[in-house]
Amino acid sequence: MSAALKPIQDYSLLTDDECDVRIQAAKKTLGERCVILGHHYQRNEVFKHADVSGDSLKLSKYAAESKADYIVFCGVHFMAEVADILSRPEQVTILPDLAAGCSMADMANLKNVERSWQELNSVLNADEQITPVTYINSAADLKAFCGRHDGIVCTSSNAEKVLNWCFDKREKILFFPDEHLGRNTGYRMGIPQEEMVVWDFSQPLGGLTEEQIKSAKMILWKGFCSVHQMFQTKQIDDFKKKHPDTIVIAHPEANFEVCEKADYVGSTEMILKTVREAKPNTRWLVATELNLVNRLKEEVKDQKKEVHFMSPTVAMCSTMFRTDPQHLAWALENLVEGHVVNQIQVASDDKLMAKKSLDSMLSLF
Ligand code: CIZ
Ligand code: SF4
Repeated sequence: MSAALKPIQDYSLLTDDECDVRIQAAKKTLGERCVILGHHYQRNEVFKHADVSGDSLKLSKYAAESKADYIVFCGVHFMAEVADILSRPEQVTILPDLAAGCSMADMANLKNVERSWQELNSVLNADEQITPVTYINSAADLKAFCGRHDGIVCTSSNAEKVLNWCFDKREKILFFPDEHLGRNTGYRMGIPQEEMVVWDFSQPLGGLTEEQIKSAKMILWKGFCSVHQMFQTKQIDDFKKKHPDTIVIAHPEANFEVCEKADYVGSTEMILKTVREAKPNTRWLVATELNLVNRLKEEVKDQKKEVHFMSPTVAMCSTMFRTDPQHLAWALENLVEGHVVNQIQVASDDKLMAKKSLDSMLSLF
């Protein structure tokens, strides 16, 4: 007979070192039945236990191809949902702390998006003229909305390809929830700023005139990442005054002005690859989450590359930070006892339609 479910309270007083020992022991017992995925933004104390690290898409794809029965996703809620959607039905996805959400993903919800779609329908024929695109940083029901409306999902590493696919089908895009990724990608594809309008869902007709909607190519949901909004052009200017040879690299969730000033703009995977492959004796100013930047700094310092974080203030993702060694130890030790805690299960009708929009994206590569 298996032991009773272990309550999280029993873990809250454990030190990180105590958790380390217990996590390692549980991993050993579970062996290949369990895979731990660590997103690039996870804190070191958790990241070091990951079997694989990567961006959300790479991790979910890995999970789906793995033999593991249990996928323990050290990341945030929407990522675990994607893993559940892409994995086999018998695989179980676990999010060690259910409070690990994403504030950007929460800026769009199904009710707001459906209301917006109806409003857009009062001005034009939305289903014939607009392709809805959701950034992977969104809830599964929004991915399902895209599936139902012949839309698609994108990530920060494939947004341009996805937008090209959309423009081959219809003339306009409704892009949610990140205004910045939408604008930065559209602009790099040659869409003029005036043809990209911001949809403020708290206002009737998104705060736009019918004329603005009719002439727009991209309608950008007014959402943003609280971490990436901290980066400002002044930080680049100040740093470059001291070190003019600095190479600037930014994530496309940063604002338009920062991305315009950057030498490179790209996803977390792209940022890591670019700096890793750069020549020695180069100096980098990086605009993305602090845990990733700090690890990269350590990794490349022996290659005589200097990595600096763009913001003078700490810009960690507070929801990514929720996953701590205590929650990881709790989830794993319960698995050892045969108890699944914090399983992420997308409702079956949403799953089908969300998979359709994810598969549309995956088929482009
Ligand atoms: O898709 C991801 O993992 C996120 C949130 C960002 C990125 O650029 O990888
Ligand atoms: Fe969401 Fe921003 Fe955190 Fe990424 S860094 S998970 S977009 S809040």
